Amino acid sequence: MPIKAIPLPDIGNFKDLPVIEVLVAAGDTVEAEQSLITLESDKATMEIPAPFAGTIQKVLLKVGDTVNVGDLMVEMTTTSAAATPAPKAPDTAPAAKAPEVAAAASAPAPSPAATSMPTPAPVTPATAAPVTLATAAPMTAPINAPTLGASVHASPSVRAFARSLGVDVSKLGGTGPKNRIQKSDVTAFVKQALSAPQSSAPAATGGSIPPLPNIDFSQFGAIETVPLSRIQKRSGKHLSTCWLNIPHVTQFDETDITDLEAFRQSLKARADKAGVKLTPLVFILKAVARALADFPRFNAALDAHGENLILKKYIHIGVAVDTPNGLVVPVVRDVDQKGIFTLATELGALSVRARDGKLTPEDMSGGCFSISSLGGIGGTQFTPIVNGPEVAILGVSRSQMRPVWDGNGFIPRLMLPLALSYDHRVIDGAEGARFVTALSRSLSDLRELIV
Ligand code: CAO
Repeated sequence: MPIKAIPLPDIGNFKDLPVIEVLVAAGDTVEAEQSLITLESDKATMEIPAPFAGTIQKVLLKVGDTVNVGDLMVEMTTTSAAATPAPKAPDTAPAAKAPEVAAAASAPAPSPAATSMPTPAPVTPATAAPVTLATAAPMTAPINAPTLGASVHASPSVRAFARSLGVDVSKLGGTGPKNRIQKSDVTAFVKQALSAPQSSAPAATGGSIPPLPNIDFSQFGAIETVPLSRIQKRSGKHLSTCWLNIPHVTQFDETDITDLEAFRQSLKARADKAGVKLTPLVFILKAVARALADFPRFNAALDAHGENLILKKYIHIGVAVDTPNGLVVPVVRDVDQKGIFTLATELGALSVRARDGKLTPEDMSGGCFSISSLGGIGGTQFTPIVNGPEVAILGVSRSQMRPVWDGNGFIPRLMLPLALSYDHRVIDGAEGARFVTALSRSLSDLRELIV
């Protein structure tokens, strides 16, 4: 099989370009158009491709050499019939793809000095250049522009290598000549990233989130370090995951629960007799169940790929319970099918088990929607975090007697603040407002629940 010397093809009006990378070695098999060397001009780096498929026999350049059009780069044998040049190519070479091959066939036997020796005749005319840049960056455009910043120097192959590993070369320091980024800089960066301590943010979305600064607070005054409880660590991780993954919107409202409260008070004796605590939350559970039935997208979850919505045909509602060890969310099942005394009994039992640390995993699974009520404590509003993969959560604050304009004058009404946070990928703003409005209507007039 004939050995061909491959000269540097016409790459435009450049002289004495330094070789910054030699991408092949003797014995390598290369495809046509596979890069052989990388050159660098003032403005760009470019890879020079093999004119045909074959095997490298000898590399005639080394990093640091300077080259000009026609200088020999490598010797190679070809396996491709298409690459076989016409016998008289050097003298009659047409100005197209063939010339480089023809040049190879007729090039003189290379010598170590070949890199600085202009090759005689078989140089492709300037107009025949395109093939030489098939895999290289356009010479006229700075290779770093527009996204990477003008100061980044890296060859296309190093950039491709970095890209394949998800590394942004603009974040690297180069150890090569003129601070050029080498392949070894990319691997060193990846090694360091892998061995660095993980931030507390979840891997799925938090890889690029910078950690909070680690400060020694004792320099400012006395401190005490208290370990987080097991529940706090787990719920903290879950809350971070939800916060980072779910685009939240919170819709606020205030609903008039004056009549609800009167009804609740009227049931108090019966509730006491039954041994249950009938708080506003029980009525809210019932009204939310109705709203979930009327707005099925709120009773749903996105599938793992975020491409389908899984609509649930059951209504299980989680209720956030504050315990000495942290926040837990036991689930009240089939809320739509139960009366308020049953719901009050179940909620009471779940709260006791939660505070005693006796909830089972089953008690805390299967929720469709969550309610976080701080009404027993106080506050006017807060923005709850969606308990993913659920798509919405209702925050309830403490009701207050307020003067409300009824068209003729101000009248005292008991107003309950509501805050609905939802996953904006699933629920749009209008739907969020409709859900809250419907919920508010039911709470203001419980007869709505039987309509
Ligand atoms: N407005 C005014 N008063 C309210 C109210 C509201 N929205 N909600 C409850 N109350 C009253 C109750 O009626 C009760 O008063 P009475 O004893 O006079 O009837 C009192 O506040 C205490 O209620 P409660 O908190 O014991 O009962 P609940 O059914 O409202 O709540 C539970 C039960 C388990 C949800 C609650 O005890 C709890 O743990 N809340 C905290 C939840 C939490 O931490 N959420 C934050 C999550 S995000 O970090």
